[in-house]
Amino acid sequence: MASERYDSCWLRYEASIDDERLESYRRRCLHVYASDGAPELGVVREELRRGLEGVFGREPHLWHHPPRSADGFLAVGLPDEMRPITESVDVEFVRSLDDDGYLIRAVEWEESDCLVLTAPTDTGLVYGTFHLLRLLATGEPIDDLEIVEEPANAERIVNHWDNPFRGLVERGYAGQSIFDWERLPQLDERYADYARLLASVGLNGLCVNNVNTKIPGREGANEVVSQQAGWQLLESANLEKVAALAALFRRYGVRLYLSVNYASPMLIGGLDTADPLEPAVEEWWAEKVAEVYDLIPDFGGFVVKADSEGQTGPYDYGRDHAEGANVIGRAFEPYDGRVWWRAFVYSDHEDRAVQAYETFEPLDGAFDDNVTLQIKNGPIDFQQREPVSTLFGAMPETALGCELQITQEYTGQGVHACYLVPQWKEILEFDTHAPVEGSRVADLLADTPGQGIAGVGVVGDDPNWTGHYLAQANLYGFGRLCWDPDLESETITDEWVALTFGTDPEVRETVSRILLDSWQAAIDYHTGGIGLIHMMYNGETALENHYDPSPEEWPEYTGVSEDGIGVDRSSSGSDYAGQYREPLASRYDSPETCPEELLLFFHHLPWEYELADGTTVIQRLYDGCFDGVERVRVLRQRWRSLEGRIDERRYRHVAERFDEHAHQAVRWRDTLCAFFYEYSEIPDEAGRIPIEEC
Ligand code: GCV
Repeated sequence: MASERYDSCWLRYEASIDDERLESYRRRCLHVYASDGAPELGVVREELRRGLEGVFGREPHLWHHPPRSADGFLAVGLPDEMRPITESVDVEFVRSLDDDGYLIRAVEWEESDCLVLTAPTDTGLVYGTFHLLRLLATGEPIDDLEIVEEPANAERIVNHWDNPFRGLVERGYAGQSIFDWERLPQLDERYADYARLLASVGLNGLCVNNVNTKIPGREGANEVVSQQAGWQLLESANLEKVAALAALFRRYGVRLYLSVNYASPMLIGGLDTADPLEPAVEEWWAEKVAEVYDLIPDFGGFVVKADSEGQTGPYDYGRDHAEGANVIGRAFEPYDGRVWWRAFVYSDHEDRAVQAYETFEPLDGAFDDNVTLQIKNGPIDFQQREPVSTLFGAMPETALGCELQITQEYTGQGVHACYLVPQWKEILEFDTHAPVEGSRVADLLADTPGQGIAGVGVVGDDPNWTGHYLAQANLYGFGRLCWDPDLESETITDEWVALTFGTDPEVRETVSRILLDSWQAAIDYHTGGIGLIHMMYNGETALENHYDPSPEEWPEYTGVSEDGIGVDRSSSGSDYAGQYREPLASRYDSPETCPEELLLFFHHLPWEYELADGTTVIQRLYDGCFDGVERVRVLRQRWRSLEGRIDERRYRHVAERFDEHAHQAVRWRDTLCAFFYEYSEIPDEAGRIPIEEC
């Protein structure tokens, strides 16, 4: 990577490897016999050159035939392409792997120690190459390698919320967009490095623009945004820009997607309606999609935010969401692409949590095959912790995608360290009991074309890509989990730390512990830890703040009153709990059986209600907020213990962020505790809260 301009992230290839291990690497990998037909294979050769040079400190030898003089070599190609591979693997087995799958095996071939890396497709070879380089860069043994990998999820996509032509990124905390739409189709080398980062963790899709494609009805400066937002990418003149990006990302196996405005037939097509049942509208979508595929034959599809937060949708024409989505879905029928239709639909309603289910569950089976329903992980909006959306498991006849948020909108943005892999694991491992016990969200999504995971992007033009250096781990972990949701958080974390900061055991252990403990800290000081949500400041500007504490702004989300706190979503309230299958519905319905970490999400309870260990709700909230601050201080202390063990530049950056993080955690704690006290009038038993100063 162009390291003087921006960071190499986890593709540094700076291993410090002991001599014995290095010798085994030399024997099998210093000479490489790699095929070079397709564009992806150019990528494979380039990456091997780069990665192996990092490992060996000198360029590897790349051959077009089996090298004769070497001890052994690495052979990379399709299974029937080269003798060393054909004679070492079961060709039919390799061909039967998923298109993105691969096999890596240590073999002896003509008395030489070799490695073979093979796959049914060139894209599989790209993924396999990154896997092998990951092993080498972290000093893992390779002499007995036998790896067969296939991705669990067919679709593994990043959704950028970038506003093209404005450079801005909605909920992006790492600077401006990396995509320069004014200059495109001229390409920047950073795009290729971004593609490398995505492919290296197994991602295969990228939606390049914000789901808010237009900001209607807002005055002043926002009108300017609305004039220049992403809906325009679908205009014929702009499609060549998209096509140029698509051609580059294609080499890395990453397909491009666009967010489109539901009113595009009007905005771009000049029609006077976007009614999905209007034949002219259907025809317009079909022609537009055909135009896109003429330019981008492997185009991934459209992401649509409709009838949500001011975006146009089928409700504007009295149609339901299946009718709304299917008109676009049908346009994709001749192609290998689809519509990702977001379930993030809510309106003024007593309890927003129940709405997505009420809107979409009755439509199960009504969506066309080319439509995927993209569901946020929880019923509200990427809060620090939410229960898993009731739609997972409720729509067996519909293709589903889970939307996660990689960028940290509610978890400290670019300032707080909050590693989200443990959160995502909790979501993916959640047992929906649909249709039976043991049906995890991960299982509902896996192994089905058109299904998978979409993550809201985190990357911006900051030299470190993600704003907070440690937030790189979230992008890394997102990709790894999309590929294999069964990977343990600890495994993913350790990989990232070793690739990013090297293999010094103390650094590895310390940074891993920081990351793995950071989510719980964020939950505690942002919420008190027993299920409260949505206590951030909003503000009046178009892009709400969502960072500072402001609990009094949101009584409908906290259910705060003098008699208690929490929102009644049980059968005596909005009955969100009742949308789950049994035994979940009953479990959440009663405060006795509801998991404590979600208690106030489901129940409005008196301040002095006693939890299982005898602590009252109010005291637990105080304790949670104080614990959160202490946890952050411990994280900061651990980081400080690394001074001198990692380079000064990265050390300082994170250390400064931790100072501010600790300061902000105290602000949250004090604001929340004062808020709880104001309503409950019950002081903290430990006397820690200088209430009169709050
Ligand atoms: C893209 C929340 C965010 C918005 C975002 C929206 C969505 O409301 O604050 O920035 O808009 O979710 O997911 O559509």
